[in-house]
Amino acid sequence: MAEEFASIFIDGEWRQAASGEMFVVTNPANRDDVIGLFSRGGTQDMDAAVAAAKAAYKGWLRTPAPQRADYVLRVGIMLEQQKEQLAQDMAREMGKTLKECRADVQEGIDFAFFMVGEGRRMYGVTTRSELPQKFSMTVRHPIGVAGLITPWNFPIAIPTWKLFPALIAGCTVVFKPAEDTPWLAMRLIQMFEQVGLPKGVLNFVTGFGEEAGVALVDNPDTRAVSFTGSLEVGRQINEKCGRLMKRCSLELGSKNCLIVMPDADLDLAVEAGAWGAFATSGQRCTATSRIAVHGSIFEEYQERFLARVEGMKVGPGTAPDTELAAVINVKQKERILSYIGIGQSEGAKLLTGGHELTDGEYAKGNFIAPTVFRDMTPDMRIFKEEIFGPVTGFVEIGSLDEAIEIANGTDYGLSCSIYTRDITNTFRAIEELEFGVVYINAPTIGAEVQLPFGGMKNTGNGHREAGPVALDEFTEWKSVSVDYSGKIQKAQMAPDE
Ligand code: UN1
Repeated sequence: MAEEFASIFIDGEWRQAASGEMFVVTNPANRDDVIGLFSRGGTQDMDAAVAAAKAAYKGWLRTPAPQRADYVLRVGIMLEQQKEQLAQDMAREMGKTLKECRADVQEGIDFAFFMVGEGRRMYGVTTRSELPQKFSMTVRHPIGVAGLITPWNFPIAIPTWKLFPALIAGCTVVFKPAEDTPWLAMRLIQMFEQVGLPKGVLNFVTGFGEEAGVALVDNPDTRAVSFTGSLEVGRQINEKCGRLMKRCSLELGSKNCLIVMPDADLDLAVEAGAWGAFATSGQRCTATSRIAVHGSIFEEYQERFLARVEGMKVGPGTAPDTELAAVINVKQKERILSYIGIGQSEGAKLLTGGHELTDGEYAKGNFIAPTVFRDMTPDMRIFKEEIFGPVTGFVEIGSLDEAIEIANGTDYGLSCSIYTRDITNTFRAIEELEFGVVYINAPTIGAEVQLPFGGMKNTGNGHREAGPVALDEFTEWKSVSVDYSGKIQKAQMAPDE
């Protein structure tokens, strides 16, 4: 019998959905391995969660920021202590390799320790007034109830990018994790419960986007929404938040590019491409889904890249030698396979992969062979649209200008990388690439938490997560002036006016 989790946490109590309904979560590498049944939250649950967060807001606002950050510190320490167990469980629930699961938890630990100091800093500015005996400063003010909606590809790291700054800023929270990874998200909530976070400050509703997610965004008392996921859903949320005048920060898809110039260290550039394209089975918003290689080294790069990719061990994330793990669910598998078909019908040439793996050890999982195309052109859908699977493609380029044009030639702009040893190429790329994250001689994946993370164009709406700007998503600036002159002083006017 599968374990049944009362996975909704409202006002400090774990409970089932008001409807009593549940949904099942299974291991992407083995459908027979049931992780458990989780509560299928709907509007009623979400409204109760938002009401609890609203009620807890005043008390949390009055809690000094260093104390708020202290809860995050203690959760960071627990994440560190439980890292291995969380990683093992994540490999079962989400499917990626154990090494990547450990790194996912580590990213959460790093971010906890990075953010905790913000509780004591949270700096504003002091400034001068044009009037005598008047003092001016800026202070951060929490937006209110924050609704956080996270994807399944980083079940610990991405929730921490939103939860930690929201809580430290003084927002109370309602968090809805992706329906594929409620188990790991639940563990994070249990840690906050164990460190004694006051009731109602953090509420948690598991369920589906169209039900619980929509109810969270629609609730008038949710004042800020932070969402990581697809462009399609991000657009809907952005439209709603625009109308309802809510703060909305979006981290959406991308179509990241690796540029390889003739002076690149080819060994490194091959490894960067393979790691960037196939880590997490390509299910990262930073994944290398286009590789633009200079004509003078194109055939050599392609040959070496294919040798590397064809030797990749495909298997369950829980097996230590696996390099390419299962994709998250059957629906995503079908979507990725359909994109492979689209690429072929558009005229791109399939070099390797292009099919699912269904025999023997793969029979019960969602496995796709690592897939590489060539002759990809900017008008093709596989060039422009995010596939979010183990699929990448080559484009041949003749110059740096062309490489930059190719890289910038989609509506997205999260991560781009260039391999070159030329200083002019390097700085021209830094200046002209329209991406929020740019790497020189490093893969497109692997962002570190002390840097702002986010993209240009359709990848988002101008906000950044993590880094020194992490609090911006969840705070307003308040400009405060104190007049101690004992007079009514009029700004912009002469004293006798
Ligand atoms: C994501 O795929 O949504 O830079 C986030 C990286 C990771 C984060 C990816 N640190 O690849």
